[in-house]
Amino acid sequence: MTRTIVIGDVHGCYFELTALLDEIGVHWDDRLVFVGDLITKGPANREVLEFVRQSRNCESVLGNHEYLLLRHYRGEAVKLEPAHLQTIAELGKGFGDCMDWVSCLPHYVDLGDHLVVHAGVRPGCPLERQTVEDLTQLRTLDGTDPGSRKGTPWFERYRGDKIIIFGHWVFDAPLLRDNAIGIDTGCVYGGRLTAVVLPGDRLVSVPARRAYARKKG
Ligand SMILES: [Mn+2]
Repeated sequence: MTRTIVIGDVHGCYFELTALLDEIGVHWDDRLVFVGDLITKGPANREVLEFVRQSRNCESVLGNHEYLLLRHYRGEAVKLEPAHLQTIAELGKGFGDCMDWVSCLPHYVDLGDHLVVHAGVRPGCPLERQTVEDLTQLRTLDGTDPGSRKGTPWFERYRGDKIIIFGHWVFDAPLLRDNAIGIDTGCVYGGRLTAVVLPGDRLVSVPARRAYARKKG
């Protein structure tokens, strides 16, 4: 049976990605969907991008870090952190080509019963009216800044039919609710890289070899 495997924020952790795919026993006809933030902060951004771009069964939604790099590439005055400059340097001459690829990434992938987004969905708002900031940065609902951590998490108010599978928000263990599954378990910070295997919502994870970045806040 064809499976769909949704994979949390990789952030350049190529070693852990291959360990996770081994652990799952990924087959050529499995469909792999990444929640975005494939790159930045980790040790092997180029390898992760090459893997996702070259594998026919891989696709990814846009993460906030790809989006920030894309805006920089387009000439917008965004504030880059050292991790972004490092990724740009690592990708070198291939950076532009990577950003052309990133510019084509979908903001969500609809799997029928499940919907994959990077960060979240604004409750009560139709999918076509969700902004790119909502889908790539949303955490809580009360602030004006979509990336704010103060107030009510979006998934506490979300009542939609589809189960949202998301990354972005780092949890010690996967967040499991009736209609939302959070799978960023902070691999790049020394946590774990987690996937959901569909059908069945089975969670599989592998530990990070080490911490590659320090978590903010
Ligand atoms: Mn992330």
